[in-house]
Order: sequence, then C-alpha cells, then structure tokens
Amino acid sequence: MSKRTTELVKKDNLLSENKDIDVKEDHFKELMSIYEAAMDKMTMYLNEIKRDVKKFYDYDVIDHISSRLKSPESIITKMEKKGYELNYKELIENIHDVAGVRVVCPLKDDIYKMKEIISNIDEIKVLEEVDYVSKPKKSGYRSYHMICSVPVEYKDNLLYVNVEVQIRTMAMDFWATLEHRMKYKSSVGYSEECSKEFIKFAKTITSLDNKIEKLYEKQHGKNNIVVLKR
Ligand code: 0O2
Repeated sequence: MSKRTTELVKKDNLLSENKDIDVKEDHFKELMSIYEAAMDKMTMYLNEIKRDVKKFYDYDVIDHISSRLKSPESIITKMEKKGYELNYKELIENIHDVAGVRVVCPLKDDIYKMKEIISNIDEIKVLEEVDYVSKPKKSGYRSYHMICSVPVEYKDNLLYVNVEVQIRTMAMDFWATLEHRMKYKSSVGYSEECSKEFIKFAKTITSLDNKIEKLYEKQHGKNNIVVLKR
C-alpha cells in the first residue's frame, strides 16, 4: 500500500484539530509518541553518520548524541510565555523543539561539517537554521540550530514532524549545560553577577575552541570529510 505524505497539521488529520490541550488525555500522549518517533529517526540517521565517518576516515566527527522530549509542563510554559493559545494546532505550528536532538562534536569546524551532512540527507527537509556559533546570543550561548522535518510512519501516512537539532562542541556543551542548570533549575534565581560571569566564561570557551582547532590542524591537517547524499 502506498503511503500518503502529509504534514503533521492537516485538515483531515486527527492531530490538527483546534482542540484545547489536556496533557493527561490520550490525544496528547499520541502526539508525543509521534514526536518521539521523529526524534528516534533523527538519532538513527546521526548514529549512521557517526559510524560511517569513523569507518571511512578514522575520525570522530561526533563525540556523542543525546535526545530529549520536552516535558508537558515545559511545553505549556513555553506556549504561555510566547502568548499562544493552548490548543494542538498552535503547539504543532509554533513549538519546534518538542523533539530535540543534540550533536556534540570535538572541534568547531565539525559543527559546519555536520550541518552540511544533515542538509544532504535526502529524506529530511531543513526548515530553518540559526548560527549561534558565529553570532552568539547575548547570554554567551553558542550552538548551531536546525529545525528539521523528519518523516514518520503513522497509521498508513507518512507524516513530516519537526525536530530541533542543536550542534555544538564539547566545550560549548559544557558551558550551556551548566548555564542552563543555574539559570532554569536554580531556586535562588540567576543574578546579574552570575550572568556577567557566564558571558566571561563563554569568551574563555570560544578562545579554547579556537586554540584547540588550530592545534589539531597543525598536527593532522584539515579534515576533508565528504559524505555522499543519503
Ligand atoms: P530547554 O529546556 O532546553 O528545552 P524562538 O522561536 O527562537 O523565539 P526558542 O525556541 O526559545 O524560540 O529558540 P532558541 O532561542 O533558539 O532556543 C531554543 C533552545 O536553545 C532552548 O530551549 C535551549 O535549549 C537553547 N538555548 C537558547 N538560548 C540559550 C541560552 O542562553 N543558554 C542555554 N543554556 N541554552 C539556550 P528552551 O526551550 O529554552 O529550553
């Protein structure tokens, strides 16, 4: 049977209704399982890339991959903060990081190799890219963000589901993980002083990434990884 290709939001689709979100109902759980399938599919593509580059170039372009499904509370908080109505249509159309995959690379240059490789995966559509590596956020945050639309089989349909991919170096990951923990999870709040300190740490991290990359190239030369279209 041939599968119909459709977007996640479509008039005749169960998940497109202007229905209010109730995180306890099956409808919500079903939607989350679709996002989870998209997240797993993206992780699978990335693991294949990691394995192939290692096999053919004897190089780890990816140190590790992690993934997470945004919690129901976090989805609702983000929607309220951004002023969206709490219905499924608004959620699907506007919250692009329900499914998130993080790719952590050794060197800064690997980030740009990875984003090219991901753009070359035939089955995936890249909807949006933001380069916070060359243009960091005010906080000092650096990462390359991609919103990718990934095909998932769902009840005889091929749905395209958004997954946010964050690509960063190990040093950027170290900074972002601690900053995120202190900012979001801290019960004592995030002071002006803390924020200024993290901006300074971000500069140190940038300088470290640049120095390590230069040293690596001096020792090994530039990597000329070419990954054919998948
Ligand atoms: P969590 O807990 O990681 O899920 P936008 O549409 O651009 O206005 P959005 O989605 O906020 O809305 O985009 P943005 O700014 O690209 O941020 C997306 C994610 O990037 C965040 O998700 C964080 O994971 C990460 N991020 C962005 N800015 C910072 C920062 O200053 N510090 C750290 N540590 N991470 C950051 P969430 O939903 O905020 O959180």
